[in-house]
Amino acid sequence: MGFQIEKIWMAIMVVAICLSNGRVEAHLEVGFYSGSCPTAELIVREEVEKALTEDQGLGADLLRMFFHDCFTNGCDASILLDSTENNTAEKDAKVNLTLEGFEIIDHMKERLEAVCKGVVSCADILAFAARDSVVHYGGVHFKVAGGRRDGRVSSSADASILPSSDHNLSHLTKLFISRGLSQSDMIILSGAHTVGIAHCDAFAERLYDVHADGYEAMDEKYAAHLRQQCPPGSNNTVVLNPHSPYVFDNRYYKNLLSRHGLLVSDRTLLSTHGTMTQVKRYASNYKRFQRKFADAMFKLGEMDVLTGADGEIRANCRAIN
Ligand code: HEM
Ligand SMILES: *[C@@H]1O[C@H](CO)[C@@H](O)[C@H](O)[C@H]1NC(C)=O
Ligand SMILES: *[C@@H]1O[C@H](CO)[C@@H](O)[C@H](O)[C@H]1NC(C)=O
Ligand SMILES: *[C@@H]1O[C@H](CO)[C@@H](O)[C@H](O)[C@H]1NC(C)=O
Ligand SMILES: CC(=O)N[C@H]1CO[C@H](CO)[C@@H](O)[C@@H]1O
Repeated sequence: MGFQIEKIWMAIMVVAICLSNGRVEAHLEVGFYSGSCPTAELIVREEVEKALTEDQGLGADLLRMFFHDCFTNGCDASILLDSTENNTAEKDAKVNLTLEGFEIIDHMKERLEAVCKGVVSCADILAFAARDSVVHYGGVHFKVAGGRRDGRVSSSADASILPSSDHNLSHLTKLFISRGLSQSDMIILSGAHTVGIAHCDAFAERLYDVHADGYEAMDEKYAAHLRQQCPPGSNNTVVLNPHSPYVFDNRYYKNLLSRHGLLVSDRTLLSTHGTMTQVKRYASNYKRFQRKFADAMFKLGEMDVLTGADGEIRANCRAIN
């Protein structure tokens, strides 16, 4: 009798653990393709290396694309879908006007279909490619689980949940929490802004009134430099991290502390004692930054994934089967 109750109690506990956070555990696995397509991760890595050797900026695109894909409605490659006659896809939402790098993914997919037809999902390709971009930039290698399946829906309306460059700390924190990520996850993932570019319109408005945002003001020399790069009405791009734009280092946090943070959403990470403490910790400890970034990418990569029999394995990443 006591034994029976114990068994029932155990069963309840198991269910409770699986449903903790209100989410069913994602069934992703490191080495997911080791049996079904052993060269999958290698092919992605080769293509990332090839593409980034030609144009180093593309890695930042891939990394950002992965974030946008996961943050909108889960890591399901919905960001890769093209719009159709009846549907405006995520990638054509205004916020996403600047995403590039779709061609590299197409190329990887073609090669993968040739060796393992219908096996490797576009969502996993994107997850591996984001990691390989970080590694290409000199970041520490980390493991990425596979097993995501591709979604069948992509809607430009979903992209409206993406954070914006002029959001303040509490607004950004709420957004991340609404997607199952913590403020600490946000602070470490923002470290991705140690690579890549931004268009003037993401920050230029503030340049002409540096004290207006109420956050730590920008270094005056840096602001002057940016005003030169971004005359009113211009459409240029500048690097997010002028000191080492394509090195995956912890320079982003050092820049914040020396008032060289580019976006309001970056500078706002200094606006409370708690967030500032984390920024200082990453600025002074490269190893901690790399380790925590890898952990947070793992968590980002598990967001609302489709697994098992859900979704599909697209034959072409731009269209549902
Ligand atoms: C915290 C909220 C975030 C905001 C408000 C934000 C906003 C932005 C903006 C406005 C740009 C410039 C885009 C352009 O003008 O072309 C950008 C670039 C970028 N973002 Fe974020 N971002 C955030 C978080 C993240 C996260 C979590 C990642 C990845 C883990 C990420 C990765 C990138 C990368 C790599 C670039 C450079 C893209 C390129 O060079 O093409 N961002 N972000
Ligand atoms: C768009 O919608 C129309 C009418 O509902 C339908 O006939 C057509 O096949 C749809 N096109 C696509 C590409 O889904
Ligand atoms: C942050 O932004 C939100 C929404 O735009 C606004 O309601 C709030 O007052 C702002 N908080 C601070 C501290 O500026
Ligand atoms: C910015 O540049 C892009 C590509 O060069 C162009 O399509 C777009 O119209 C430009 N936008 C503005 C506001 O000049
Ligand atoms: C509306 C729009 O221009 N969307 C773009 C999103 O990014 C991709 C890749 O650069 C473009 O092909 C889309 O046109």
